[in-house]
Amino acid sequence: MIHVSPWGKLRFQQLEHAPRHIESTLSSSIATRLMIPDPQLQKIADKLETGERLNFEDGVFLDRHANLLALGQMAHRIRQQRHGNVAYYNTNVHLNPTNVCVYRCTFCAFRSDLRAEKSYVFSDEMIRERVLEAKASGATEIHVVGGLHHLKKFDWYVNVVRVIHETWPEIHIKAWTGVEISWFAHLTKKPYSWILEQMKAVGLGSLPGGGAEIFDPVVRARICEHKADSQSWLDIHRAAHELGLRSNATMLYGHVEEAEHRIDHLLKLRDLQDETGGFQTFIPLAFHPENTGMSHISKPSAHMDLRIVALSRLMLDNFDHIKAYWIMLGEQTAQVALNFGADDLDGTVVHELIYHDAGAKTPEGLTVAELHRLIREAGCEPVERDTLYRRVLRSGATWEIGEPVLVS
Ligand code: V47
Repeated sequence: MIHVSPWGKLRFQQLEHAPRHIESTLSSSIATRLMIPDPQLQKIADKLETGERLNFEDGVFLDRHANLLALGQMAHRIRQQRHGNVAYYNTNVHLNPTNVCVYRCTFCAFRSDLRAEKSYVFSDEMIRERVLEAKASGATEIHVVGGLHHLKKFDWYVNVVRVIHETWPEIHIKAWTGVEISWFAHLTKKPYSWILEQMKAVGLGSLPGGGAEIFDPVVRARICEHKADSQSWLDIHRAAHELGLRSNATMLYGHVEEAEHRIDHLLKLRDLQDETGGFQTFIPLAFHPENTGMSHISKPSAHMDLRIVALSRLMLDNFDHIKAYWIMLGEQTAQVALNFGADDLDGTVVHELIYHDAGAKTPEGLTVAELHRLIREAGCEPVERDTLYRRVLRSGATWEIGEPVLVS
């Protein structure tokens, strides 16, 4: 049975902050004329203009051949139609409760063997301390992902969420990727819906988008053998959406995958979104090679990063948001991405470890003032959102949740 969630029919509503010229863009019937003329690209631009969906062949063509500026022009137009010149950010902290992991994904620099010197496990006291620090800094979200510890039972992971929630019930807990939920199902021999219900009962608010990597089984076998396969990842997100939990989706690019794998990945996400409407935002993740099993591969260029952001905006016509995750893109490229299809920068991101262990040179957290500067310089208006894309009405470290920025 296909379950249609209450979010299935989200519509664009004119934003308070959208500039006046957006209205004329929306009602304009003049087809986009590309800055770089190309007949094949113009056909795709015409499809976008009439609201026709791009197919697999269009995607592969764009990925392989489209000029970067033409891609950006098309993606930016769609981003402007949906969000005006608004760019979203949030105030969040990360918590990676353990780095010990049974898996050995070749792209991961964060994981540790059980008895290695770098291994760690957070105690309840350390979790409470992190939550109280988040509270003092005015964070609205805690993002929780970690390793799959050889010796920890399902109850240990439930306890992480419970301790956070009991310490400060107001903070939104975005926790556990599809891969972790799959591991919990393996540990308990229970269905995904049962796992998610247990987590929801102790305070889980939504799922982050990690663990998707690249869905293609051949690529997956090369970069994260034995980990949850694409069908499990998609089934888990479907189960979450059916329980009323929103989630995000990611794609790890710039390693051994090709254009076909990226487009196949995006279309699988688009299909699930057609079915449930439960995804909020898509986050393309650039591979960081340092300290990983693929350290011989170069980090993706800014050119590739911007192409993938734009391509994602064009292919994922049923996703409201495309996030330029500044931690991995770098502040400069993330800022430019706001003009190449992205409408969100993620957040202040205090205590991020996964990318920094893999050589990210970005700072360990940005202030709100710095996020505002980046957004304004890109010609956009910063809007603080919570995890569920509702406006945050803030006075220093205290805040209230306002209206959704996009309403049905
Ligand atoms: O699944 C791990 C990626 C993901 C590396 O939902 C790496 O809002 C690049 O899910 N180079 C976890 N990528 C991070 C994640 C996330 C991040 C930001 C926002 C959200 C959200 C979710 O990080 C993993 C994997 O794809 N990753 N190691 C690396 N060396």
